[in-house]
Amino acid sequence: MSKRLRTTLALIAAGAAAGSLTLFMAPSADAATTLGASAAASGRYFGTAVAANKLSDSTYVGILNREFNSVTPENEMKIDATEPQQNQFTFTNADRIVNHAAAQGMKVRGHTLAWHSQQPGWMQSMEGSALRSAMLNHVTRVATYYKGKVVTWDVVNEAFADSGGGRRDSNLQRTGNDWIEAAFRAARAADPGAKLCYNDYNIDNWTWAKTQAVYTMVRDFKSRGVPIDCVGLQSHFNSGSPYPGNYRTTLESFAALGVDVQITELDIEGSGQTQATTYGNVVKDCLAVARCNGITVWGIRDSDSWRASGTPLLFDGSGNKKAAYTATLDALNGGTTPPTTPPTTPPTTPPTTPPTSPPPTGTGCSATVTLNSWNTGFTATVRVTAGATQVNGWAVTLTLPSGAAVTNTWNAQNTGTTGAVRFANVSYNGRISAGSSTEFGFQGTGTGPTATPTCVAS
Ligand code: 9MR
Repeated sequence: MSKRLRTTLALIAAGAAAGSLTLFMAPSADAATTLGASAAASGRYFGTAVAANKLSDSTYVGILNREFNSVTPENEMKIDATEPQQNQFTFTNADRIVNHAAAQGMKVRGHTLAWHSQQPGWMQSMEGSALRSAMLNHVTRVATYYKGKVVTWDVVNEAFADSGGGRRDSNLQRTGNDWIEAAFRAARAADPGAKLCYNDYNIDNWTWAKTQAVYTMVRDFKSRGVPIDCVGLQSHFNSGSPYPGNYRTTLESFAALGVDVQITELDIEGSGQTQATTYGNVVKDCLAVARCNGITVWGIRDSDSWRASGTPLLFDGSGNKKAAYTATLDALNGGTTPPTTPPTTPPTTPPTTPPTSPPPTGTGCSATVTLNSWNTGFTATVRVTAGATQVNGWAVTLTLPSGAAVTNTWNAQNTGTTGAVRFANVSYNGRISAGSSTEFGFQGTGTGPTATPTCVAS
């Protein structure tokens, strides 16, 4: 079968399974052969940071236009760039990137409206209510200028301390703990159509205090109606801050709060197959989470990186595709989205991970639980597998130890939150063909379930 026909069939299958074709881009001849087209096949974007002064480099622009369908200005929308003197706004360099993106049909992620770093001199020396007003004025003016052009804003960047789970001290923080929500409200008022993100680094490992602190803030914002639509995980990985095995749990957990998650500044120091494997794992984790709707790498060639010596990107200094590129593209093509629908392209190789449970023999269904626990809570991922005949509906019962309670559930509907909790399929994942499986998850306080779950099929 030709690649094009295979891609077309896969897209139709994915669309049929989702009940609608509207989520998916029309198949094109280059679907699945570039990062952007492959991501678009599952309704996602694949972007890169762009520097305005490189838009005259033909190798750079060639790769940009071929591979990516989203851009983030690397420095040109920061506060020092857009408001170098108070109330004097300059958008020349940012506009070069925005105009290039518009001409190429790329999305723009705006980065960033409020940050302790890269403040212009006049702002660095401000404090208190004058700074609060200046910050809100900046958010309003920049978001208004780019209304309709910036799809997603990093409204606030890096507001949490590296350790301890508290806020980072800064002149903005000293204006009052509510400065973050004030910035989000101003951004929403200025551009009600833009998606608004909180963006940070070292919030990839679910067990880290910083991750938990951001999670708690987002949960609080959602519960109080503060306008927030997404969490950006910068995901700068290196030996000191490696890709964590629980990254998918982190993505799932943020998403379960009712926000999108985006990988906003991905780079992975290293080389060869090790680096490639990690890139593939990051992409697979994103594809496994329906609300992980886009990935941005922080530059195009290794030589464009802020950490060039760590060769952390997908193209070498000459613009050649690295092993990391191939692993990323393969993962984009082999992933599933949403997690309960079949893969968008047929896998060309057998799965590399061994099945976690023995092949099904009887009728009915079975369930296995994977737990990710920390001091005060846990996330459970439950895999439901059909036996030798198709299942049209299912219910899994799990018994929680005393003191534990379910706080939120995705891809299932729970009855009860403590003791024996029943999780039934939702509309889109009741049917499981013989031998296949689906996943749902939930998060809870206390200790996770230890007893084997029961599964009843209908
Ligand atoms: O890549 C950016 C680099 O060119 C700048 O010199 C630097 C200045 O702060 O910012 C870099 O981008 C940062 C981003 O804005 C926020 N997260 C960390 C990124 C890497 O430092």
